[in-house]
Amino acid sequence: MIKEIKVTLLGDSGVGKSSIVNRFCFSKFNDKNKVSPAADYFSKEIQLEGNIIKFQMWDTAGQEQFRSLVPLYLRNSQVAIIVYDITQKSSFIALKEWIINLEQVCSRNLIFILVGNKCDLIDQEAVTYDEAKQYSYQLQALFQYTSCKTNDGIEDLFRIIAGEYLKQEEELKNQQNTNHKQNSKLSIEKNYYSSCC
Ligand SMILES: Nc1nc2c(ncn2[C@@H]2O[C@H](COP(=O)(O)OP(=O)(O)OP(=O)(O)O)[C@@H](O)[C@H]2O)c(=O)[nH]1
Ligand SMILES: [Mg+2]
Repeated sequence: MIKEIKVTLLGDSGVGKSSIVNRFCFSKFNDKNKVSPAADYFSKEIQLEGNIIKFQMWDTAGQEQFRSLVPLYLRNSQVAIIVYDITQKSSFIALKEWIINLEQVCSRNLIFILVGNKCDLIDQEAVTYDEAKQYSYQLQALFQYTSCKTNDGIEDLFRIIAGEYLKQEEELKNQQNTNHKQNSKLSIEKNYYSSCC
């Protein structure tokens, strides 16, 4: 059975959102800067633990004039990938604003992953790995370093997301089973008492 996961990528302009999607879907990297219009849709399937996972991705535009549109994509998403550029401190600081956006429209079950992109430029690092990792703990978010240029961490990023999705699905199923058992027990007890008194 195919499991469909709706994903929105967000973050400042130039952090590499479109490059992540391009690398993941088409195994390509383009050095040239091409600003995205509003949002682009992509999809790709992977296999994990015997499941076919189909990612349905909205690559949103980071430019100021398109920001009001981002909540529309987030509202229907099960996953938010928030990207910053490890060489641009401002893109890391801006995460707070993006997260406010997120909290206003998303469900509590949202899978939320922070991505430090351009890790091939580690010598120009403006935000340390530890600082970003700690921030992701505070947010209870997953965390991943990627490079679209070298392909480091890209496949892992989507495997981590798929793994988390399957884990959540399993937990939800167990929770529903427990609730069902409790409800059945209550109804048996209710019938017993109403028939004996
Ligand atoms: N060195 C390096 N450059 C990267 C990497 N990822 C993206 N870039 C470059 O960064 C620039 C911006 O990348 P985009 O993917 O267009 O950024 P974006 O986040 O989609 O930007 P908007 O569409 O404006 O929101 C491009 O010139 C890319 O080639 C990376 O991992 N390493
Ligand atoms: Mg883009």
